[in-house]
This record gives sequence, C-alpha cells and structure tokens, in this order.
Amino acid sequence: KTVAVVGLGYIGLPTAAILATNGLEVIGVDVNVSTVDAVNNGHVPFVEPDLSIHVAGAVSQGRLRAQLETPSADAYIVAVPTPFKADKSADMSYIAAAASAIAPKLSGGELVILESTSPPGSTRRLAELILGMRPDLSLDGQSGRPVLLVAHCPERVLPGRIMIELVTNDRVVGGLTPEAAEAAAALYRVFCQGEIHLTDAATAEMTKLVENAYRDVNIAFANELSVISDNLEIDVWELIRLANRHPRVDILQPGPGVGGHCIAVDPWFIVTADPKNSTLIRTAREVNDGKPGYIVDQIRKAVSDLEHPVIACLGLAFKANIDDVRESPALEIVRRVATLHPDNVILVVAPHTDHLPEELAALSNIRLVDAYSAIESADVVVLLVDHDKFRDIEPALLGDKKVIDTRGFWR
Ligand code: SAJ
Repeated sequence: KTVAVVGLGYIGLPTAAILATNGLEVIGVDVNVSTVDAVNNGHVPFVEPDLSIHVAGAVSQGRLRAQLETPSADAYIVAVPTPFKADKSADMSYIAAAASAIAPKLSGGELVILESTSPPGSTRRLAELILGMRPDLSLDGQSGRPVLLVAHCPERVLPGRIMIELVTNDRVVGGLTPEAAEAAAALYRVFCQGEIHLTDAATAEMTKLVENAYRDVNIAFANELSVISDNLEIDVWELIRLANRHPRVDILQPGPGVGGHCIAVDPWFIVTADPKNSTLIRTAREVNDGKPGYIVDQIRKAVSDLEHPVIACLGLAFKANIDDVRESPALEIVRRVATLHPDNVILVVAPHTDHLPEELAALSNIRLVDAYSAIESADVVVLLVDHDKFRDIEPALLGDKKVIDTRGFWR
C-alpha cells in the first residue's frame, strides 16, 4: 500500500513519518522545495521532539520520500493549511489545489482523507471538487462508476507532544459513506493505539472545531477573570487556585491572549457557519483577542512616567517551550509596543530561537538578548510566555523594576 501525504507541515510530516516507520510506503508532497529537500535528507524543518528520529529512520529505510508532484497512491492524506481570511472565513485554496493535484491520479477505489481542520462541509466540498474533475468516479458506486472513498479525520495532537499523541490519542473518523469511514479507520489503525470512533464527515469536522472552541471559551473565562481581578485589586492566580479547590470547578490559566494556528482560528469556522447562534463562541474569541491590547496598555502606563525606559519582553512563542510564533499574542504585544514606543529600546528574550521573526526584524528598536542581560538593563520587565527556562529567574533579580507578569510566575 502506498500513501501520499499532501502537505508536510506540523501534522503532515509526523503522520507521514509514523506511517512509514510502521511499514507503509509513504510519499510526502509539498510545494516548498526546501521542505522536500530537507525531508529527503532525513531532516525536519521545524522543532518537534522525537520527530527527527522518525523522519531520519523512515528515509534511511527507503519508506519515506518527498517530492513536489502528487503521485498515484492507494490513499491520500491531505494535511494542508486552512488559514482564515480577513472576514474570518476559511481559506480553502490549499484544499482546492490538493484536489486538483489528486484528481488526475485516481483510477477508482482510492481513499482520500482530509486531515486539515476545516469548516463544516469541507470534506463534501473536497469530494465535489475531485468528482467535478472526474465524473467517471462516484462516492457510492452509482451507475457502475468506480468508487472514491472520502473521509475526514481531524488531527488532535498537541504541538510539543505530537509523536506521543499521534499514537495514544483517540481518533474521530467521519466518512462521506460508511465504507469510507471504515477504510480510513483501517489506515489509522496502522499506528494509532487509541480508540477510533466512526461517524459521518460533518460530525467529525464539527468535533474538531468544538474541542478547540471549548478550550478557547474556558481560557476566555480565565482571561476575563484576570482583567476583573486587576480592576478589583485581587490576585487572580490565588483566586483561581482557591476556586479550583471546589470539586466541580477547573478554571484554566489566564495569559497574554490565545495563540497558535488552531484555538485562535478554529472557533471562527463555527461562528462563520452559524453567526446568529454562536454568541458565546464569538465573545470568547473577542475576549481572548482583546488580551494583547490590554497588556500593551499596561506597558504604556508602566513607562509613562519614565524617561527613555528600556522594556524587557520575555518570550515570543505562542506557548511554553516551543519556537512557534504563529498567531502568538507575545509577538503581537512586542510588535505593538515597539511600534507605539519607537524611541524606547525593547529587549526580547526568545530562548528557543536564535533570530527574530520577520514581523519584528524590520523594527530597529528591538534587540534579541538573553534573559539575564534583558532583566539587568530593563526598567520594565514583561513576562509573556511561561517557558520552563524562565522559571529559574529569581524574583529578587527584578529588584524594584516595574513588572508585568502575564503568567503569574513572580507573585
Ligand atoms: N493557554 C492559556 N491558558 C491555559 C491554556 C492555554 O492562556 O490555561 C494559551 C496558550 O498559551 C496558547 C493557547 O492558549 O497561546 C493555546 O495553547 P494550547 O496548549 O491550549 O493548545 P494548542 O493550540 O497548542 O493545541 C490545541 C489542542 N487542542 C485542545 O487541547 C482542545 C490540541 O489538542 C489540538 O490538536 C491543537 O489545538 C490543534 O491542532 O487543533
């Protein structure tokens, strides 16, 4: 059996590697030449624990190779990005491009799985795009036309733990037909030790979106509490710790906002699908998106009575212990502070990377330094990301500097 994995990003590459190390012949497809070259040399173009060893092993065994062209295969896993556009609707162009590349390669009987997190109806749309180009095929063998099996199997792995969670998490597999769901489940059973739950494609799409919206709503609750607590001069961390002693209360942690390519994006796909009825989900998004602005305002107040203040910002990534800055509230805060205070020096500490991301590199008042020199030179210290590496910083080092601690490290 040959599997083509279309899109070798944070999800596609781990999935390709794990299928290959479990004995399948896997061809990875990506539009990016440097990604294709890296994979063929056994390298991983981003940071993810244990992934390199899987990729290097699979490539050296000859079971995984990457190329620009979509090949003929028995199964296709589409793991391309579904970013949102300015109007918060999903950009389906990468899925459409994958459909166009797959369609001419089919001869009937193949399985096409959409893994990308997608708005409700996307799996059917993918099938319609392919069948539009291949009217000789059908989803159910109607009029004797060969079958195309189409299913949705959303990824649910946590960045930083992808290689473990790929194996241990349950999977939800939704088919456009029951046969498609069965076929997709059989493929995931090759490496997945969790339970595989079969359903229809639209329910599988919604399941994934709902998981992330659930988390977003809960983080919004914590973020709203932190603003209320500041206003009432209550320590929100102590408040949450105490409330969580109740057997049925489990409040999450506030922070500078919600980032990443999933939780900050997916709830919008629900809102766009039914704007009238998704008040809570939309409001949670707005609460979380409002948090960076609130922190920027706190920084503005802290520097207002200082002359030429130096501001240290600890952390850039969207969450702890990774280098990923996609939709990162920390990055957004640094960018806004540097732009608002062009005459002030902003010292940025990003322990998981050695360079500033593009969005910041152009701003001349930002310098990338280590945590200790940043704190030493700063008048205002802003803790943005709960990296383990920052946990060792003794509160005594902060002296009488002004501190904005968005993660409750130095209470
Ligand atoms: N955050 C808080 N407070 C918290 C927890 C998180 O402010 O108490 C923030 C983080 O700092 C970060 C954001 O939320 O900015 C999201 O981080 P996360 O660790 O909650 O989640 P992701 O985005 O890394 O991964 C999520 C996971 N979804 C759920 O837990 C429901 C993961 O399982 C999904 O596979 C992933 O989204 C995805 O790809 O959709």
